[in-house]
Amino acid sequence: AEYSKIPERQVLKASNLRLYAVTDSGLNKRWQRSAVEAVRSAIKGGATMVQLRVKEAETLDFFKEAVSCVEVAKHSRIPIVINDRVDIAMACGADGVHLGQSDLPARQARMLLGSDKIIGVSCQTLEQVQKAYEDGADYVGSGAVFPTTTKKINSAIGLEHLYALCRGSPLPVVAIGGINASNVKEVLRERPSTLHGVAVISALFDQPDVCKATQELAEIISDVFNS
Ligand code: TZP
Ligand code: MG
Repeated sequence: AEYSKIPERQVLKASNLRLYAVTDSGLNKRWQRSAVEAVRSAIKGGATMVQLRVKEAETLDFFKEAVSCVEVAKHSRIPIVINDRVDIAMACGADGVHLGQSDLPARQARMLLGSDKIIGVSCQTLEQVQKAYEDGADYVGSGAVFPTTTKKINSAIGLEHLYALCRGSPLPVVAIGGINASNVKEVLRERPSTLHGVAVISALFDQPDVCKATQELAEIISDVFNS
C-alpha cells in the first residue's frame, strides 16, 4: 500500500478499511441497543475497523461508551476510532480519530495524538484530500457516494467522482454513503489502488441482526477482493 512508505504510521493496515463499521447513536437508540452491543456484533460479523459515531451526547456519556467499545475492539484486535472528538479518543485509549471538515484539522489532531494514532478525514474534493495528506492523516473517507438518509449531505458525489478522488489520492480511501449489500459490488467495480473498502452505517446498524448483516456484506466484499 502507498502509506506503508510512512513507517511510523503502520498501525493502520490497508485491509482494515475493507469493511469499516460506523456506529450511529440515533440508530442504536431506535433499535434499543447499546453502542457496545452494536460494536460487538459488527466485529463478530467480520467488520475490519470500527468508528464510534455519537451525535448529541453529553461528553461523559460519550466517554463512557467509548471506554467500553474500546475494550471490546482491543480484545478483538480491531482498530477503533472516535468520530469528531480528539479529546475523547485520547481519554478512552482509542486507536485514533475520524474528523470531518468542520472538526479540528488533522494537523492539530496529529500534534495532540502523536504519530502512533490513526487519523481519518472526510473529504469530498482533491484539495481536501491533499490537505489531509499534508496534515498527516492516515486515510480518507470519501462520500457520500450515494444518497443517504443517515446524515444530512449536500449531494452525493457518485462513483466517477469517487474514483477520481482515489486516483488523485496519496492516502488510502474508504468509500462511504448509501453503500449496502445490493450496491457494494458496483462501488468496487473499479478499484483504483487507493480504494481499500467501504464504510457503512445503516447497512449494518439499521438491521435487526447486526452480526448477520455484517457477515453478508463481508462475504460479498471478500468475493470482490479475492476475484
Ligand atoms: N459521511 C458521509 S455519508 C455518511 C457519513 C457519515 C453516512 C453514511 O451512512 P449510510 O447509512 O452508510 O449511508
Ligand atoms: Mg465529524
